[in-house]
Amino acid sequence: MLVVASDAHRAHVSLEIHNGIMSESHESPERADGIAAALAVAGHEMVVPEAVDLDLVRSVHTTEYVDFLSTAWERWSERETGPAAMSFMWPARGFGDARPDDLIGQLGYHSFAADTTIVPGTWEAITAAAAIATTAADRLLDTRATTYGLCRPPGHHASTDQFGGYCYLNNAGIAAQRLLDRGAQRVAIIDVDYHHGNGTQSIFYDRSDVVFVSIHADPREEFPWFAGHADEVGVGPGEGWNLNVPLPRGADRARWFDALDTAAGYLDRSEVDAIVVSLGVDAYVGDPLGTFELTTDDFTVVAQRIAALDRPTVVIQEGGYAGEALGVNVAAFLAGC
Ligand code: SP5
Ligand code: ZN
Repeated sequence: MLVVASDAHRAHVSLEIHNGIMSESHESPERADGIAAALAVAGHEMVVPEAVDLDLVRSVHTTEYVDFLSTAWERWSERETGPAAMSFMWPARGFGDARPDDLIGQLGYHSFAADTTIVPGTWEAITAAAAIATTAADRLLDTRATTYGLCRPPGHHASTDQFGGYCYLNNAGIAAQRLLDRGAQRVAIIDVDYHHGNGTQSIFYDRSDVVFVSIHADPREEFPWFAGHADEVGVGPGEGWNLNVPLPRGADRARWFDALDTAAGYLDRSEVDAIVVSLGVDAYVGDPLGTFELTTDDFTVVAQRIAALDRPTVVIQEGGYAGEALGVNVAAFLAGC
């Protein structure tokens, strides 16, 4: 399978507040390097992406947000000495939604979680990841064969104008928009990451041309806490085009595969002409951030179930934090495509 990847992610070494301590992010450069190494061993063809299409990025995210991301580190470093730009306050319930003029306030306005910071290499990495998603979509349309975009950082928590959950630009959303721009009538995004893809859901919540389907840990018990409930079905023209299948923490393999049947059946009825897979492998039994129990071999079966839907498919990397097993699990998935 064609794998689109880049080394540009390496300069993005972010921090997160974890258990009350500012630490190196779980979302590390070793993740993408480990996946690339495993896919090379498996014999996949690797290519670098074309240059990023910022007009495409701005059709998924607001111009104000893209401009903010492109300048945030420079603005931070001119006035602060801290190693990572982040806010310490967000517009929680009861506050207004006016955008502050000051950088610190804007960092709060444009983010939603204390697990994600902006560091010197962030802009280079996130534009490379967006370019990877775009090129993976383009190569799919050129060849009709499934492609894989090794995006890092991931994207599914990023909304039109907010970063968080280790995500800044919504790579899967960008891939879906590219497929639409090149002629698809309706695209499905199926998100199998352990966490709900709140950003992807919100970007397409009022649209019927992108169907969003997600299997994830119930937000009553897990990050991102405030989105991913089963009663979130879309609004306006998007009503009925969003399906969440939340599972309790610790749900076993049988329950997870039942959820996949539900998601796949819904997708098959949705008359989509292409599929984007948001491939988080943090539903793995050994993942430090997850509580689900999928095995390495299960990821092959997941891919086979999605491949049976028989639509042109692009696979975009999301989460997965299980060290050496991460690359093995991604390779297992691609083996089933
Ligand atoms: C793309 C993706 O998978 N993002 C996930 C972001 C989760 N960030 C918050 C992590 C909180 C970890 N607390 C769990 C500790 C388990 N011992
Ligand atoms: Zn995740």
